[in-house]
Order: sequence, then C-alpha cells, then structure tokens
Amino acid sequence: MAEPPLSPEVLTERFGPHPAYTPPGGWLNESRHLPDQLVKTHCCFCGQQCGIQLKVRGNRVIGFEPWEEFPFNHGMLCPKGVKRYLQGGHPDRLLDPLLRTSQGFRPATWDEALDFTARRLREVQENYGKDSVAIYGGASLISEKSYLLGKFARVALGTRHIDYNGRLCMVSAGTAYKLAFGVDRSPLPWSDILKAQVVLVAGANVAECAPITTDYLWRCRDTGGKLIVVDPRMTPICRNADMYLPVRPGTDLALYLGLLHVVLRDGLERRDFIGKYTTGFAQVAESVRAWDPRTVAEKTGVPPESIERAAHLFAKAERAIALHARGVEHQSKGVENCLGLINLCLATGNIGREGAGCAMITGQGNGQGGREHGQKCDQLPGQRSINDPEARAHTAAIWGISPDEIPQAGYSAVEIMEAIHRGEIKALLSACFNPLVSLPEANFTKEALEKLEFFGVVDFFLSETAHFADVVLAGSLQEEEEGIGCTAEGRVIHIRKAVDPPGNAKGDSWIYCELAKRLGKAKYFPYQSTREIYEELRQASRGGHADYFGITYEKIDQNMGVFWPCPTLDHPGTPRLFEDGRSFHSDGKHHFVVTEWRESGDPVSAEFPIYLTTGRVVSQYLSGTQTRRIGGLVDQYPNPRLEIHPRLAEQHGIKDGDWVTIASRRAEITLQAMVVKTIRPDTVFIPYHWPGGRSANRLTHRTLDPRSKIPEFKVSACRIRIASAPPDWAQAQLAKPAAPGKGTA
Ligand SMILES: Nc1nc2c(c(=O)[nH]1)N[C@H]1C(S)=C(S)[C@@H](COP(=O)(O)OP(=O)(O)OC[C@H]3O[C@@H](n4cnc5c(=O)[nH]c(N)nc54)[C@H](O)[C@@H]3O)O[C@H]1N2
Ligand SMILES: Nc1nc2c(c(=O)[nH]1)N[C@H]1C(S)=C(S)[C@@H](COP(=O)(O)OP(=O)(O)OC[C@H]3O[C@@H](n4cnc5c(=O)[nH]c(N)nc54)[C@H](O)[C@@H]3O)O[C@H]1N2
Ligand code: SF4
Ligand SMILES: [Mo]
Repeated sequence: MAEPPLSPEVLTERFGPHPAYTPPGGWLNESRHLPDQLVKTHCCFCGQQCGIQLKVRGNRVIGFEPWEEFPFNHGMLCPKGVKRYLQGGHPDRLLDPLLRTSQGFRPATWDEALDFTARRLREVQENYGKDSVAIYGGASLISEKSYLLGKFARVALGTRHIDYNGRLCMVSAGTAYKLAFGVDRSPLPWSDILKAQVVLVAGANVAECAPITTDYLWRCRDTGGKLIVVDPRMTPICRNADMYLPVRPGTDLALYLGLLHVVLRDGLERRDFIGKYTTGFAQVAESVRAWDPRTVAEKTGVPPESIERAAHLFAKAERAIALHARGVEHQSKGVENCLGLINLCLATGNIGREGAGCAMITGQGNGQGGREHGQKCDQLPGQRSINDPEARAHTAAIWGISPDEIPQAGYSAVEIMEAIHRGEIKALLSACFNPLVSLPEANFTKEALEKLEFFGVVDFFLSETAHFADVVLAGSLQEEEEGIGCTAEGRVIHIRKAVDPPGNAKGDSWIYCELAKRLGKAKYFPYQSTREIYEELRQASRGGHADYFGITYEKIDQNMGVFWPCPTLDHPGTPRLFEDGRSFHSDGKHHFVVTEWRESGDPVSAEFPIYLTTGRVVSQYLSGTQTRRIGGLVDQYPNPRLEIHPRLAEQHGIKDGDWVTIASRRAEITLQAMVVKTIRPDTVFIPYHWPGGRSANRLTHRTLDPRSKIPEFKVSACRIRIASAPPDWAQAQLAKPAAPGKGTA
C-alpha cells in the first residue's frame, strides 16, 4: 500500500541540512594541497563582493587564497568568505533534479523534470490565464541570470508577475534615491569614506554585516574622522564611535527631521548649493519646523542634547557622509527614512564631491546588479521603468517582440505570496529565494505554499521552501557560471567560472533556456553561454540609467572593475555620481522630497509592550540555507538567541540562558535569552537565519512600505515570558546530537 505523502516537517526532519559539516580529514588539510589553478573571482555572499582567489583541483574548489591586489578588500575576508568554498563538495548538494512522489522526492532525469515543469506551467496558464503563474528571482544570482529571468517571465511565459528577494532588502533605498536623484545606486565609491570628516551610520551593523566596510571606517577615524551611529543596539562599531544615538525602533524619520530642524534653525545649511543644484527646499524646510529637539527626543528616545550635537557635527564638517542599511530601510516608512537622510545631505551640500554624500550599504551579493536588469516587477533592463513607452520599445526591439507583448508591471514579492494565498496566482517558479524563512509572517507563507497547484524551485541545496515543491531543479553555485555582478559601490565585477556543476546539476541559465525551449520560445533564448547573454544585456541596458554598454568582461579584468554608467567602450566608468552637479532627473536637479511621519504597522500596546527587531549575526547568511550547513560557521552561533537588556530581563525574572517565549500578534516562539547591556531596555532583537520553531519571521508582520513594498522587519510589537520547558526543536537537538545525514532544520 502506498504510504501517505510526507509532510514538509517530516521531509525537513529526514533531509534537513547536515549540521556543521566538515569533510573527513578536515577541509583545511585539503586546502593545503597544491591547486591546479587559482581563479580570481569574488565572494558569493554579501554586497561587498570581496575579491578572492579560489583554489581549484580537478573539478573541485578545495580552498582559497587572498587576492591582495583587488582594491576593495586587499585580500581581507570575513568568516563567511573564508568558508564559502565548502559548498561545492558538500554532501547536501543537489546532484539531480528531484520530482515529488507520494513518498517524498525521487531523483529524475532532466528531460523528465523539465518536460513536467513546462507542461504544468502551460496547463496552469491555459486554465487560469497568463498571470496565474509567477516567477521569483534572487539577488545572489549573477546579472546575466537575473536578466534572463526577467526576459523568461515576460517573453517565455508572458506573465506580469516577476519579482525577487531584493524586494525584502534594498528597495526602500532604491525608491528614495530615484525620487531624490533619479537613479538607484550608491552615489559614491567606498574610497570616499576615507576622506570624510564625519560619517553617520544609520541602521547598519557594519561590523557583522559589511565587515570590510569596518576597515574603511577605522581608516577614516585614523585620520581624524568622527563616527556617529544610529541604532537601537550598540553594535560592535559603537565601541569606537564618537556619538551613539540609541533610536527607538521605527522612529528614525523623526530623528532625521530633527537633525535638519537644528541645521536650519542654526543657519548651518549651504544656501549656495541648495540654490544652484536642488529643488523643493522651501517645502522641506517648512515641514521640519515642528520637529524641535524636545519633540524628537520624546518620539525617538534620543536625548535632545545628542540631537543638537550630532546635527552640528554633521553640518559643520566640510565633508560628511551618511551610510544606511536595513535598520532604516526595513520599515513601513523605509522610503521616508532614506529621504530624511538624503534631505540632510542635500541641505548641508554633501553630494557629488569627494568624501561627501549618502549611500545605502548594499546587502546581497549582487544586490545592486540584481535590481538593474529586469527581475523587478516594475523594471526593464538598464534600470528602465516598465511603464515608460520608450523603454518598452527599446527592450522589445532587443528581444524581437512588439512593445505591447511586454506585460505591464506586476506584483512585488510579498504581494505575490498574498495573491497565492487568496488563490489568484496558482503556480510559482522560484530561483534563489527561500521565502518560507525570509518573508514576514512565516505561517502565512506556509499556508500559501500549500495552496500552489504547481511549485518549482531552482536551487543547489534543498531549502526549507523547496520541501514544498513539486519539482526541484538542481542549479549552480556562483563559481559554476561566468558572469558579472555589481557591488555596493556601483563597481561592475567579473565572476569567473572555476568549476562545472557537479553530478547532474546544471547551470541556472541552461535550465531557463531549456524551459523556454519547451514552452515553444526557443528562438528568443538561443544562448550557448552566459557571455552571449551578457552581450544582449549590454545592448538592452544601453541608454538606460544603468548603462553597461561600455563594459566588457575584459575591460573589467583590466581595471579591477568598472563603475556604471559606462555608455561607450572608451568611457572610463563613473565611480562618483553627480560630479558635474547634475542628477539623473530631466531637470538635472537634486530633489528635496517632503516626508510625512506615520506610526509603524504593528504598534506597541499594553498587551504587546516591547519592541521586537530582527536582523543578522556575522557567521550566518540570510535564510541560512548556505551557512547553516557549513562547519566553522554554524558552531559560532548555532541557534537564534533573544538579545535582551538586563533591566527588561530582570522585570520578567529572566536570566542569561533561560528559555523565553516571545509572542507577537501572529505567533510565538521560544528561544534562549542572551542578556546584554548593548540594547535599548524597551527592545529585544532576534537574528532571523533559521526556519521552523526558531524562525523570527513567525513573529513579524506583513505591513509594507506603500511605495517600495518592503516589509517592516525592523519593527514589531511583542511580549515575553519565561518558558515552562525548552521548545521542541531544542529537545530534539538534545535527544539527537548532530550526526551526518540526520540534521534538524
Ligand atoms: N553576516 C551577515 N552579513 C550580511 C548578511 C547576513 O545575512 N549575514 N546579509 C547581507 C544582506 S542581504 C543585507 S540586507 C545586509 C544587512 O545589513 P544590516 O542592515 O547592517 O543588518 P541588519 O542586522 O539587518 O540590521 C542592521 C541594524 O539595524 C538595527 N535596527 C533595528 N531596528 C532599527 C531602527 O528602527 N532604526 C535603526 N536606525 N536601526 C535599527 C539593528 O539593531 C541592526 O544593528 O547584510 C549583508 N551582510
Ligand atoms: N525577519 C527578517 N526577515 C528578513 C530580513 C530581516 O532582516 N529580518 N532580511 C531580509 C533581507 S535583507 C533579505 S536579502 C532576504 C533574503 O532572503 P532569501 O533570499 O530568501 O535568502 P537566501 O538565503 O539568499 O535564499 C536564497 C536561496 O537561493 C539559493 N541560492 C543562492 N545562490 C544561488 C544561485 O546562484 N543560484 C540558485 N539557483 N540558487 C541560489 C540559496 O541556496 C537559498 O536557498 O531576507 C529578508 N528577510
Ligand atoms: S564581507 Fe561579504 S563579500 Fe566580503 S568575505 Fe565577508 S561575506 Fe564575503
Ligand atoms: Mo538583504
């Protein structure tokens, strides 16, 4: 008799990651072997995209060497970069496509898996219409792949709905920079940080999440630069900061309005700059009038004197930089928060000059490049708007279709999951995204995934989300296909291919071209290599804001990267934007934009009186699919802990190491407490890299910023209590010590 289908929980239990995998004999031994070749490429993890040399023997990456000449990191790496090479030969690596049967997954041939996928996508579209199918992409993908995905959705499937995991990451910054400057890129290269007299770091845990940027901050301080940090937690860089502003979660905007208030009240603005290069100043000046330091202090918890002092420090500097990351962007007013910082920089004349400006610290490996060439629901290649008739005509001509065949803008990432939940979208094909762990309100995501009539995943590990798939297509690691990416600085880099995918795994780009063929669209996807895709991307981006036309793989190699825009082959690239005083808006001006205060989407109340914020730790990466499998990383921080201030802990009778249940309006989870003095006493913090009972996203909510559609991961309301017993996941870990092949997820 056939067994009933296995539930995702059972699948996770049986096939979850090998915890703390280290190969027999130890990888470090193996990395001492002489390689056949050293391949100069980049780390696959964060948006710094540090240069690294991979040691390759046969078809395996066996270690790494520093790449000291690469100018961004000069050979330095963080713990994740040092361990990334352990993924290729990992025993969890998917070596065949998998098809779901009543008893779980079985390996399949590529023909079977691809035929099945194409047939199901076609059937769903025939039954429910083109837009009943959605595509998820990811910003760990090289740009060739993200370009290909955008074209695949619009040309092979003809669906409106394609979006990507960067929607959970950078889009508030992108939206704000487009509004202010007409372009979505950090306006400055990181070498500018060394020249600044003041750097304000807002909502960025630089030491753990952009570790190499820490070195830039220290070098800036070495030459007298001052550092101001805005965060509800004293992150490691605060140890050497000149000022720490302990902002209450979700209240950044008030702080930036207050800083500008003091600047204008005390006449510290740069009138000549404002008059010559900007528009909209008068309205913004009017809008900050009510935000005096006392009012702001009440909202934010930052003392009025600190607000005054920080404003003066920033405005009186000849060269000041504001750097920000997800702490300010992961809010339902993420766009306003970024605009608040931009307005401050514009009013003080800090843009378009060496050592001055504002910048988002890009998160994902190809977080910048991945949002430029068409996997965003609202964009076409070259950072063009999908609503712009000229952009549609340009792209259609490159693709060989008519402009009206390009679908209109579709839903963003969270909206796609909501449309799945209400039954509007019936099928999903997802590459490079682990939404079960990374989207807010995980129980809602789980319900949605269970409703899909067809679900296909492209990944190299069986992520928690992939457990829900009908088919899993075994794709490739970054080092298994050649291509380009774009770093936090706006520097376009060359990802070199080091090895072929192992076993029967395939390059991601091959998978999409084969699917397109089976959907009857082969002629639009004739590529034999990612290089051919890149040649088309260059043309497609030509004339757009993110113009890559003048950038070739060879030119990148010769110059250690080329900054876009780079419109012609003899153009040197553009490390710093707006040096001629002109923005990318048609009027050439930088636009001040008025920002309006509103409360967060999950406010604290008598019932849920504590702020909950979420984020990262240095040894884990994103949803953890990759780093939870790597020995030497997972043992540094094996399970999430609840960071809590001694005073709040004492009020609840909690001691360090106690099990604490955290309840939000959605769900509750139980974690061990880590009592630390480095967090506000009204706030708790949980890193989000884990699934199931350890998932911070069971607690978070689905409120989005209305313009950027980013979820409010940084502000939820919760309450806490001592747990009566350790949670199931902890008991399971105790009962079953980590052994190869029997991990818990
Ligand atoms: N080790 C590691 N590095 C990574 C990643 C990773 O997963 N692990 N991921 C990469 C990616 S994709 C990203 S997006 C980046 C993220 O990099 P960061 O944005 O630096 O990291 P987070 O931990 O998400 O949040 C940053 C800080 O915001 C603070 N914060 C919370 N709420 C608020 C608030 O209301 N206001 C302010 N001002 N601050 C607040 C938190 O305390 C935290 O210190 O890191 C990249 N690098
Ligand atoms: N509560 C809370 N939630 C958050 C955040 C937070 O701060 N708090 N941060 C948000 C942010 S900033 C981000 S960026 C998201 C990230 O969330 P996700 O994008 O879901 O996280 P990843 O771990 O990058 O998932 C990517 C999947 O793609 C696979 N993958 C990686 N590279 C490739 C590739 O080249 N090809 C293929 N085929 N697959 C690949 C990995 O194995 C993994 O399974 O999480 C968001 N979620
Ligand atoms: S800082 Fe980022 S890119 Fe550099 S080694 Fe660490 S994870 Fe990799
Ligand atoms: Mo991110």
